[in-house]
This record gives sequence, C-alpha cells and structure tokens, in this order.
Amino acid sequence: MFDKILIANRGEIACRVIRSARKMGVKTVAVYSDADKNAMHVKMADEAWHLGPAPAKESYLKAELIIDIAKKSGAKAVHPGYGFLSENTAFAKACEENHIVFIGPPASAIDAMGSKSAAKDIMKKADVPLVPGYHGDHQEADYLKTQAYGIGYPVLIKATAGGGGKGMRIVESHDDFDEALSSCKREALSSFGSDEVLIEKYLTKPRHVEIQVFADSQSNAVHLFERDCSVQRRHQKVIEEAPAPGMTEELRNSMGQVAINAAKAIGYQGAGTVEFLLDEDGSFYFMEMNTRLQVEHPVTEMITGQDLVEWQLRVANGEPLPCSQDELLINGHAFEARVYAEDPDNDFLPSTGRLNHLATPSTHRHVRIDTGIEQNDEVSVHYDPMIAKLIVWDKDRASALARLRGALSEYQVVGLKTNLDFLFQLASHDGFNNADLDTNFIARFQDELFVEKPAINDQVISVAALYTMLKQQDYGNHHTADLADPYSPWDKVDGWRLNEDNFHRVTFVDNNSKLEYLTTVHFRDSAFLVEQENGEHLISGELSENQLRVNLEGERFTATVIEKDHLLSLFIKGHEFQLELKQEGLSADDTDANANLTAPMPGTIISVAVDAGDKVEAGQPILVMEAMKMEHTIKAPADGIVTELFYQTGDLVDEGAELVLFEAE
Ligand code: MV4
Repeated sequence: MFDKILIANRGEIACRVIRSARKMGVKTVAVYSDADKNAMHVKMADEAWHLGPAPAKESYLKAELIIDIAKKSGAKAVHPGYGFLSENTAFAKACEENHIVFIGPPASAIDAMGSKSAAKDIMKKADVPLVPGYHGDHQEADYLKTQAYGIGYPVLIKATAGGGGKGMRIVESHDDFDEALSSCKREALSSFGSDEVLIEKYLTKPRHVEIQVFADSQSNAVHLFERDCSVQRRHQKVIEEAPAPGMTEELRNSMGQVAINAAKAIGYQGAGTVEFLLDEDGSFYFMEMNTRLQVEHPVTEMITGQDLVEWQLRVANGEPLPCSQDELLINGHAFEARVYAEDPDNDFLPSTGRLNHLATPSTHRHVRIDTGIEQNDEVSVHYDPMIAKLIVWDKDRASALARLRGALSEYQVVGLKTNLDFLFQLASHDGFNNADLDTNFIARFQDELFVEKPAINDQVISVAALYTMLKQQDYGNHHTADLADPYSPWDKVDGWRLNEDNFHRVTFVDNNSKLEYLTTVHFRDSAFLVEQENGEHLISGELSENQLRVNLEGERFTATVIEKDHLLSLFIKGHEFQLELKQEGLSADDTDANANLTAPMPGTIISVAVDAGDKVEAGQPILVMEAMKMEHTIKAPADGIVTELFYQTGDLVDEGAELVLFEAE
C-alpha cells in the first residue's frame, strides 16, 4: 500500500479521503489555496502545501503544480476527489507520465465517457439499453426533424457536449421542432463550443437511479447496488437514498449487470457510477457514466458496510476487489441530505458568511456528517457552497426518514442562510414519505415545499424575553458580586423596587418583516410575566451557555439562543427565528431639546465625557451607561450646555433616573 498520498481537493471530500487513508496507515498530503489556509482538511492532513490564490483556476485546477507537489512531498498517488481535476483526462495522463498513481480510472476510460454521443455508441455495442433516439453525425435540420417524427413526440433535443441539464429542449409537437432545434444549437455552440445535438424520446416521469460499480486491474467488476437521486433542484442533487424505493430483485440484478457490462466495455478500473433513467413501466435507459467517486457515495457505504475510499486505494494499489458480488448485501436504508449555504428567500442563490454558530446532531453509527467546515469558518464564493452532507441509516426507509427529520431539526447554523428548512420540508413531505419520486418531484410539489417560515408568535417572543431577562440577571449577578456588599437588596439588578411592580420594557424587531413586538416583562417571584399585545404569558427557565430550559405555562422544552450584535437567533422545536433586540436608548433623535436625559433602564454609568457647564454640540456623547450587557450612549439632543451631571462613573442608576440637566441653545 502507498505510504503517502496527495489529495487534490478540498472541503468534505478531502477530509473524507484523509479519514480512510489514516485508518489504513497511509500518510496524507493536503493542498490548499489562500482561502483554505485554516481549513479542516489542512488541519487533518499530515502535511499541507500551498497552491496559490483562492480562485480554483489559480489553485485546485493547477495540474502541473499539484503533480510537482506530489513529487516533492514523496506522495506515491493522487486522489482527485470529485469535481476539479477528477475527470480531467490530461491530469490523469500527467500523473501516469510522472509515475504517480492516479486513484481513479484509466485516462482512456475518462475520455470514453467524456462525450455523450461517444458514450452512447460504446454503450450500444455493450447492449446497454439507450433511450429510443438518434445520436449520429447527421446534423442537418430536416434529417433531425425526420428522426424526431420517427421517435414520436414529445422528444428531447440534447447538446451532445452538454451536461447537467444545460442545452436541453423538450419538443411537444412537430411544428415546434425547427425553432427548438435552432435555439438548442445556438446555446450549445455558445456554451460548449459545439452545436452537435442528439434527439431522444422524452420520458415524462422518469426517476434518476444510478448504480455504483467497482472494477479492479484483474478484470473483476461488481456493483454495489443502486441509489435513487431523483430529488434534484436545477440538476443539483438535494436528497439521495439507497436502496431505491420499490426496486425488485429482478430489476436490481438487471440494472446491476448492465452497469457492470458498461464498465467492462471501457476497461474500467476503480469507482464508477452508471446513471439510468428509470421509466414508470420499469424500463431503464443509460443516461451517462461518471468516472469518479460521487458526492452521494456514503449512502451506499451505509447499506453495504463498505468503505469505498479504502476500496479505491486498494484497487489503485493493484489489489483485487475486497469483496465478490455474492459477499455484498443490502442492509437497511440510508439517506443523504446535502446541507447548502444558500438563501431560500433569494432563489437559493449561494449565501456566504461566517459560521458564527454551528450545532450539529450527535453522530454515531447511524448518523454521519461528512463536512469540511467547522464553527467560525468562512463560506466563500470561490467554491461549491455545500456545508456538509448529513447521512442517516436505519433498518427500513420509514425509520431512516424519521431519523433524517430528527437530525435535520437538530442542525443549527447562524451566520449564513442555509437550505436546512427546505430539507426538513422535503423529508416531512407525504409525497417523499410515500416514495412518489421522479426527477420533477420538487417542481410537482413546489407549493407545499417552499413554505413561508413559521411566523413569530407569542411563544417565540416570550422565550426571547425570558432569555433577555436571564442574561441581564446573569449580568447583574456578576456585577453585584463585584460590589462591596454583593448581597445588598439595593444593589440587586433584578428590577426589584420598594412598593412598586417591577418591570422592564423590551422591544423585539422581526429581522425579516421588521415588525416590532413590544413587551412589558414583570418580575414574578422566580418567573416572568411577559405582557404582549395579544395577552400575557408566565414563563420561567434556566440559561446555561446558549441552552435555555423553558417552562412556558407548564410546557417544558429546550431552546437554543445565539446572540450576536443584538441579533437573537432562536432555535425552538426545530425552527429558527431571528429577532433584533431593539436598543432602547436616548439619542438626539428621540428626546426633545430641553429634555432632562433619563436612564432607559437600570444600569451602571461607565463613563462621563463632559463636565458640568460644558458647551456641547448635537449628538455629542455626554455619558455612557451599561445595561443588559449593552452600552447606551447618552448624547446631546441639540447644541447647548450641560448645566448639571447627577451621576459619575461607577454609579448604579434606576430606570427613569434623571442623569443630566441640559439647556439647548
Ligand atoms: C432525460 C429526461 C427525460 N427523458 N432524457 C437531465 C440532465 C441529464 N442528467 C439528463 N437529464 C434528463 N434526461 C430523456 N430522454 C429527463 C432528464 C432530467 C433529469 C434527469 C435526471 C435527474 C434530474 C433530471 C431533471 C430534469 C430532467
């Protein structure tokens, strides 16, 4: 076995490969760009080499530099992961020329699968079923139109050099063909540099079912069953599962054997995936073959108990496949949900930012998280915005799906937008639960899947108020502890007042709708009565770090509250709410000119910036007080004179206490 390998990738797949290599006692070399200098894969590897600036073209795609680092570091093999150089024939060839093992298929196999029509020619010769259609060299419009007529509408026009759904046109009738063909050719030429197209019978409700295949250098080949990846959004897989729902043994064996034939037809070695369209009547058709380890390979690992990266290293090292076909069995059911940094309120465009808070479901044999990102990492625009893959297993599909919902409801991210709510909606949807799958699933259930976030309600506001008061009490207790007599009732910062109902007014602003929620929080023995517009609620609880144990009128639950810059992110029963804690403070714009400036709430004077008799300008800071762990600057409401100061630094003040006598000019 290799004593050292280089991983020519980043993020979760780099960490994934490092984990298996380490398990096998293989040393690892990471490569990284400027943006990844503190990334997880760099920390995990035995050594890490710098590539260059963040853009992939200046770092992870620099084939020669990567080979040079492999040679300098003494790495005997290179694992390309997926994406980047993983299906780059030239890179595979360059590795071979430099006597560095490319952990993947022979360059010739990558080449063979590079073009859709060439791949179909090879598959046809290997008796791999193709969708009825035409994928030849004749590209004249009339000829193609005649082919379409013979196939029967609807047909699909596809750019031969296209991929991922780009350069496709559905044509419903003969009259529409000419325009669709011209449009498709124009796009193909501009996007892929070739206007060659193929024509296929359009399957209206297919599923995307793919077979994991593995072949070694001694002509052994096996399949490791199927994955259903039909749930895609804009040709981006969202949730994948294994095995595929509703598969019969006969269909599984038939697709598996066809996939092995496809691999053998191109002299394949290593991990490969043969993608099929599975029609409603059970017929299946070759779509394409991916000559790399797929993102979704973990669901196959979970149901077979195999480590596919270990298989890759062993096969690349010239060893035979670790298992024969008969030794491979399906056990249970697995799902993978791809957690993306994307904004559902902005058409799921990538979201960037820093992961200020990241709480993940606890992991064990049945809940796995493959990630390359940890708390406080930055998700940048340079690379794929996938934060992690959440993979779950259980004895059957319903149990695995329930486990997925549970894990998703425990996943907490603050600092950037994610698709977690969308994933939860998907995993909770009846259609998904009933395995009513096809490649158009998300579009079909669009209205039920893209639902508004749950509205802010009294419960959320009550929890936010509880948190705010406990934080202040916690602050107050710490503060009192510093005083001469920490037990003096007069110094307790808990709103207690002699012969008065003690209360605090706290205002929250919904971060999305900007609606304001005014509350009056009354101290009630060891609880708080939160008075809101729609009524009042008695709430109590304990705060430990960011965990809030709540008792709301008898209902007990735990919430997570993350506070950053006065913005509260509250995770309550699997839903996230964002509230801004409104800064009640005095400033030039909320007091009239000759106002005596009073304290907005009990607190401590922490600095005085002027002396009595000083002339000041509008907005000039006069003093700063601290309350509820926030600083409130009391500013001059207009040009004028500070005629008297009633307090000095260190003084405690009550809510409403007169702080400054001010006379405007
Ligand atoms: C098709 C098809 C229906 N009929 N071919 C989309 C991109 C590429 N993977 C092939 N694709 C399709 N080819 C015929 N003859 C429907 C799709 C398709 C699709 C396939 C798999 C997964 C998701 C998809 C989403 C839209 C369309």
